[in-house]
Amino acid sequence: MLERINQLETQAREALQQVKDSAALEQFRIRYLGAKGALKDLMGLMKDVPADQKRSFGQKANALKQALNEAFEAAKDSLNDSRSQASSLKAQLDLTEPPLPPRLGRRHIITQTMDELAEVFGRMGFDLVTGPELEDERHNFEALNIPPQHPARDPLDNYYLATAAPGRDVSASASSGGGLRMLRSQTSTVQIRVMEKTQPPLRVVSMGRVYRPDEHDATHYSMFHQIEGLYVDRGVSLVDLNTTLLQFAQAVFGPQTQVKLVPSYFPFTEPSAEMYVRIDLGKGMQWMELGGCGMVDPAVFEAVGYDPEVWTGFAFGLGIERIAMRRHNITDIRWLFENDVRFLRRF
Ligand code: FA5
Repeated sequence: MLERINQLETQAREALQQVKDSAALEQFRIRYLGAKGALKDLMGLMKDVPADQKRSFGQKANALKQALNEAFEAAKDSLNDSRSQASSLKAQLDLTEPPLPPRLGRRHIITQTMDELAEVFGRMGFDLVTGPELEDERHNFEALNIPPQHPARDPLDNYYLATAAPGRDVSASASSGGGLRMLRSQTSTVQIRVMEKTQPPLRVVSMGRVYRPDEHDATHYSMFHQIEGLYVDRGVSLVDLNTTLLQFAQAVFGPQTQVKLVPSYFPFTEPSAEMYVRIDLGKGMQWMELGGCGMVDPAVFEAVGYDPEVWTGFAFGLGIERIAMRRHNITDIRWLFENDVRFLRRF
């Protein structure tokens, strides 16, 4: 007899698990808990239970009745909950509401600046050329008149490749001109690559990444971008250089922008200068350095096989981050590379 109670419990719980809606729940109630239901039938068996088992049969049957009633109430509650959730979702969902405009990505501010520079120099007749970021010492130093003992070649100031660390004999692995392999530290490498392949006259700009183990601060990063310009022809003078840089600065920073060239030194130009622009940085007008420039040194022409008696030229190399920062009033170069979309979306 006690076994009948266990069987009924198993059967009822399985039936309740199948219940998915209120109609099925009502069927369950009628079948198991109703006036003519299975529990009532069970109680009706009491009269046939032997006297010594009546007490425990009664206790177990009552416990089952209570457990099934509780399970029924719980199932009813959970059906009500999911029904009210569904109906409140339905109330919130307005299929006629116009959707939010999709948020499109945009070009990074450095890419935008490079596109603008390509256009400005394109209008002045400069062709766009590219060169590799992985370089050798000939293109990064030697042909640029930077001899082996020059401090600019210090391993601490350059990213040499680990497979070609200074001090090791890698002459066998050096290619396309020789020397150790390194990440280029300046885009002046492209001057050499272009002149090796092209006969003058030529007028080119090249933009891309360069690498230096500089400590990161508001104006320095270990990877940054430069724009390199090179103009070679007969009778090119400092006036041409000055005019080109002035036109570039006025196109990018506004027509009132002033430019000055301050004497400086680069091994690959003679004379050499630093280029400054006078712009308002929020604290009044100030002179700000953008990069280096000068007349191509005859030693560089000789290194690429140009006759320095015939050809003259100017070159310049400017920091693109500096240009972008001044143009958009960005005070910390690191924001350009943290790539926080809240910052990038502003431009
Ligand atoms: C050069 O790299 C020369 N190749 C420029 C040149 C080309 C001179 C052609 C003459 C003829 P310099 O090391 O000064 O020069 O770097 C040029 C510019 O790059 C700097 O003025 C600055 O704007 C930018 N720059 C340099 N180091 C960093 C850095 N760590 N982070 C961001 N920008 C930098």
